[in-house]
Amino acid sequence: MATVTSAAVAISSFTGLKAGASSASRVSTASVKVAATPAARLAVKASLKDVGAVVAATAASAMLASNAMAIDVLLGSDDGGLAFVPGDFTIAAGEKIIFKNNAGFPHNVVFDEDEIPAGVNASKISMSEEDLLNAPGETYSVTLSEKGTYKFYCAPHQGAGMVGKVTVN
Ligand SMILES: [Cu+2]
Repeated sequence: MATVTSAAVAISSFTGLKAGASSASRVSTASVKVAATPAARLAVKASLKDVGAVVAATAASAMLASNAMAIDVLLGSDDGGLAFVPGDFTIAAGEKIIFKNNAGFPHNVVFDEDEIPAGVNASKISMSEEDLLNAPGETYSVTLSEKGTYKFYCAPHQGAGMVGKVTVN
């Protein structure tokens, strides 16, 4: 029973880590073996530690690769609306914002120099007005380290209301 319990604990922590598909399949293999003979349980108990270590390492590197501290903002709503989705959001200082072309492009991301915290250089965090994201899925990423409120817009669609606001805490 102790073995089953430890397997259950391990599985829930894997889920919490949002482990990838390959990790998940390893976990189900382990839990199937737990239901086998007592001798097999001992073997599983021993190997489970190894599996857990591998999965934890996989999850950690996956988070590094995909930037766990990041928020995705779609450029253009799914129904083709000229908008940032979400258009008003809050992030932690140092968190990356990944603007991603979704619909109705070309778009770009320009921070309003009059609507960002004092001392922040708008041109360093913005795309240039003429620079456009033309392809589906194309991204522009920026990391904001100064706390405060920032307003930004899409130069081609500012007049159509494609504006956004981010609060950095
Ligand atoms: Cu736009």
